[in-house]
Amino acid sequence: MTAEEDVIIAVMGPTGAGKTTLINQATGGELGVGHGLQSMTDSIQIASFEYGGRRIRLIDTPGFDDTNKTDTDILELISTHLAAAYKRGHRLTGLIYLHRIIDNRVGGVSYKNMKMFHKLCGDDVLKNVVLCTTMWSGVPEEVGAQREEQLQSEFWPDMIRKGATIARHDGTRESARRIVSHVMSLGGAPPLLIQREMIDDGKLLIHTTAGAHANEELMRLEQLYRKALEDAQGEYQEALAKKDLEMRRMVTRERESFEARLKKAEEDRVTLQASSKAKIEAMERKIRELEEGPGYKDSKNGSLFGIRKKLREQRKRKAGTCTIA
Ligand SMILES: Nc1nc2c(ncn2[C@@H]2O[C@H](COP(=O)(O)OP(=O)(O)OP(=O)(O)O)[C@@H](O)[C@H]2O)c(=O)[nH]1
Ligand SMILES: [Mg+2]
Repeated sequence: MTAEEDVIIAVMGPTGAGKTTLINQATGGELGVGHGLQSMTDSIQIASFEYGGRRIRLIDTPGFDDTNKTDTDILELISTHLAAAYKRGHRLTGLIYLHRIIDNRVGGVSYKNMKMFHKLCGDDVLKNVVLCTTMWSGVPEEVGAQREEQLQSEFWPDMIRKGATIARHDGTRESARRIVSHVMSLGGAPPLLIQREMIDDGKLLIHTTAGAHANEELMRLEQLYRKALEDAQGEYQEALAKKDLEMRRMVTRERESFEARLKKAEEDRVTLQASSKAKIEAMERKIRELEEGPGYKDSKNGSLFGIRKKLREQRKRKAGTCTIA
């Protein structure tokens, strides 16, 4: 079976939504699952298994608002991978977007992830998207059903109208595989918007729909930080006038914190404006090396693929496990 014939499904959603857990349940694999407040998956990993006579590859992605990486880092990582895979001829079968039903309100992080997801996908691919809620064991059924209703009517109506379907994951292996089967039944997906924009149209990340959205958000933050710095400057002068040493120390710490955040936001905007060409080519090379390496096409159930680990293992003359980027 060639890589082109493989079923490839990307799993996305906020950190802690249960992406890696669902993938492990489906594949029987052992990708690292988070148990603290820290984000767990900060790279792209691929786990694969045989199902219904086909090789299924599930792509595990980090969520936006990761504790270790900025949103720009995550966007760059995901878009580079998607673009390089598209250039290599890998077509996604579909995408699973996860959301925790235990969350009693859709907060900023969840909303940001949903928005980014839609902007990365575009509209054409939505018929191959499953919006899936997780952690149903953590809420009474009727409470979960109410929240699901609210997601459908307030947060997902646009995606649903354009073809996305809804699913519940009950945390079992059967449920994980049922969701995978459902994605497979939807037929192959057209390219994602980010893939068309970056590869077919040769756009810089900042000029893509998702990149432009990220840029706007960074500009908004920069404005906030500049205003905070102005205020801090006023407070500093006040502290000087009052000869209040403690206040001066406090304001200085505050100022340093805002300066650092402003600097990071400015750097992130430079990242968005940079050409991704070299990075996409590097990622493409990694993907090719992985495909040509031992064990890629005939890996056992639950095996995990990621480029770095894979290359390490190849050096050790072993097939099996790795992490992309
Ligand atoms: N009760 C319950 N807990 C779950 C379920 N799925 C995941 N969890 C737990 O939720 C936590 C986060 O799960 P992960 O699979 O690491 O979430 P993730 O989306 O991969 O998170 P990141 O890698 O940080 O983006 C872990 O403690 C899991 O054990 C579920 O269906 N039910
Ligand atoms: Mg994870």
